[in-house]
Amino acid sequence: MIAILGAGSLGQLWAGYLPTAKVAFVPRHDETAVLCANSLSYRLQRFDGSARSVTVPWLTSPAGQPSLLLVTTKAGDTLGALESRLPDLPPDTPIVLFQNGMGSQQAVADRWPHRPVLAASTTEGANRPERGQTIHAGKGETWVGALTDRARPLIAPVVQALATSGLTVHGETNIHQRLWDKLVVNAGINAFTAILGCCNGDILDHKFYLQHIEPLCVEIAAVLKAEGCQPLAPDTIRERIETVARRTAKNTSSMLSDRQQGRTTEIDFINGYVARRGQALGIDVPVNQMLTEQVRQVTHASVRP
Ligand code: NAD
Ligand code: KPL
Repeated sequence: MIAILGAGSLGQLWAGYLPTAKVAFVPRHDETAVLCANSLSYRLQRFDGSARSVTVPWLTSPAGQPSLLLVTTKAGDTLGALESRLPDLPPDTPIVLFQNGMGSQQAVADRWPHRPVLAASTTEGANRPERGQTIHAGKGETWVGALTDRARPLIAPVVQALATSGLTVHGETNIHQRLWDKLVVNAGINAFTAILGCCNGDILDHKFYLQHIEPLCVEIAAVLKAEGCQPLAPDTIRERIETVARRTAKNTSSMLSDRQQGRTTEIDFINGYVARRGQALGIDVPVNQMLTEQVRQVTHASVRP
């Protein structure tokens, strides 16, 4: 059985595509005793337009030990969620982290270096426009790679287990590079959309974006190089950012959506992560710092009553 910690948009997407009899959601630690139903039901609109009702049991009994744990909490919740849940899990159960950005995955691998910890980078897109409804809004692909030594031989079986969903899943030998590749694009789109309050394509003509994108790409290129990643010229980084912004022009980014719903954003794991790595490596990162600060400010403003 595959257990999923984080019964939100991405968790419901995987639960809805994986064979139904083989998945369960792990409740929050503080919810275990107070769940009023023993399953979660919702309607999943698949990418091909078809819709199906999905019912996923909550994993309340330690007897139902999973063969695999997918972690689909937000980056900022992940370490805490695992701190309270991992004591119940056998030490050899593979754990797959689906968080965007970077920093949360490393924190988990550092905290449990002897467990098989893997990271997934996915371009699948899911959202929940209303309670009880989950939409598979973007068909993408998922790459899975090892973060700890014990996870290395498990990449292939984990890919095989996830592929039973029918979604496209690949093994990845350099998951850090894959996570950085996605982070670079998110670092050039998400904060701008959240600050400007516009969809992805609309940042491209905005004065604030045009003023900061070039120095932002210079900062990211310097950090990538110092991190030992595949070096990218600032112009190439900008091209990647703008290709995705055009391809997803009408999208509300995850960060703007978090801002609109008064939720904590993942800025600390995107531009905030680049800023922290830059500072640690002696690289000036004023634009990443400014974007991180501005997102924190507007997010704070959006949750005020
Ligand atoms: P979400 O907010 O819809 O879901 C997160 C879920 O985690 C929520 O249901 C929340 O209640 C639950 N949660 C929070 N703390 C918990 C805890 N301590 N224990 C158990 N559950 C807890 O977010 P999402 O859109 O599903 O995104 C999850 C992660 O996946 C993020 O890092 C996001 O960047 C990444 N991601 C999402 C998508 C997508 O399309 N939604 C795509 C790629 C990556
Ligand atoms: O990953 C995304 C996000 O919103 O987090 C992009 C690529 C910007 C698409 O909206």
